[in-house]
Amino acid sequence: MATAAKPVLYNAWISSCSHRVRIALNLKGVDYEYKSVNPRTDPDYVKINPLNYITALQDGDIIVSDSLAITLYLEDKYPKHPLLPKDLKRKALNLQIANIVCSSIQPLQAQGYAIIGVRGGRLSPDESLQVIQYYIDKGFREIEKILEGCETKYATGDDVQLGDVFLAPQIYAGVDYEYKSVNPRTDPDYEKINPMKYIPALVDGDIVISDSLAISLYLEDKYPAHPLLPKDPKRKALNLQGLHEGSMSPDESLQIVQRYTDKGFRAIEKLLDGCESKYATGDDVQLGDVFLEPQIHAGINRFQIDMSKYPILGRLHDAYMEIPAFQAALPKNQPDAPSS
Ligand SMILES: N[C@@H](CCC(=O)N[C@@H](CS)C(=O)NCC(=O)O)C(=O)O
Repeated sequence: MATAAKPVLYNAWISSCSHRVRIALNLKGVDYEYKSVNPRTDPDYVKINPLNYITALQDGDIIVSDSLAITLYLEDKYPKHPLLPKDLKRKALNLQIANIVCSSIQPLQAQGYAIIGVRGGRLSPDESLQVIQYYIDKGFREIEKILEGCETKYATGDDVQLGDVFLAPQIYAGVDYEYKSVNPRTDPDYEKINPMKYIPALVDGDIVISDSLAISLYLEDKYPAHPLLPKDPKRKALNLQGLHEGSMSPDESLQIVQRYTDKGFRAIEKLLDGCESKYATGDDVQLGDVFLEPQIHAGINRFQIDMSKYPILGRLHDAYMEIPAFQAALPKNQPDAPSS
């Protein structure tokens, strides 16, 4: 009897997105093939995930990318160790945690070093680290609030659930540090930490380092996750030169938004290649449509995206605009929208 082929996970050891899926696969006892990929150097990977991000799962003729989509796919396919509790409140908590990590921390934190690549060194390592830490701290504080009073072993109970699967890699990726607010002018003891009396300073065991660049380079050596300096000497030098360079102009920010929107829209166009149905995946409105329309709307109305480059998305947008529920949800139709 022929045995079904194992699912293949395209991933990378360091990637927190891959890490989440590996936890889910392991909990569910799925025997899978580990395929290490680097989207930047593997030209064929884009055929698996048109967005060229890791991670993606190939299960027979089904290919799913995006860690949340993959985890929900696994949840449906492999009933062992359910990751979403039946209880609605706990289920909602799990979905919130997963999505905060997936949408409100990781992609924003990734900006911290993506900008280095895009701008060829406009952010210094120190500034990048600050961007990363800002978004991790913001997300973690939100999750702390959501879990206030939590006394269970894991986030939402005494068994590991979806929230834990998404939390653990994010905690692993972030450097857990104690935040100590100081005012060098009024804090007499601070001089013992940094005789120059400048902030910041980092105390790590018996190592005390002051100067933000020195601290960043120390962190770069000690924590290999998310390297902030490229290996290539020229790009590395550019990054180091970029120190203290100013922030981006609105024009430059718009270019970055357009670049990522274009990347995403081109990938979705490829995913929907040959789509002749009324909506994205059939003749009834589904989850994909609910997520697509706001992005297309923002692209057209806020970020000057030329939709003629994406014929399928353009056609879907026209179809969405005929649906009263979509019309009613448009930003301009909301009570707090400014009157034009
Ligand atoms: N929402 C996606 C995000 C995917 C993503 O950002 N993947 C990162 C690794 S964790 C990546 O591919 N980075 C490589 C690059 O930007 O070239 C998911 O959860 O899978």
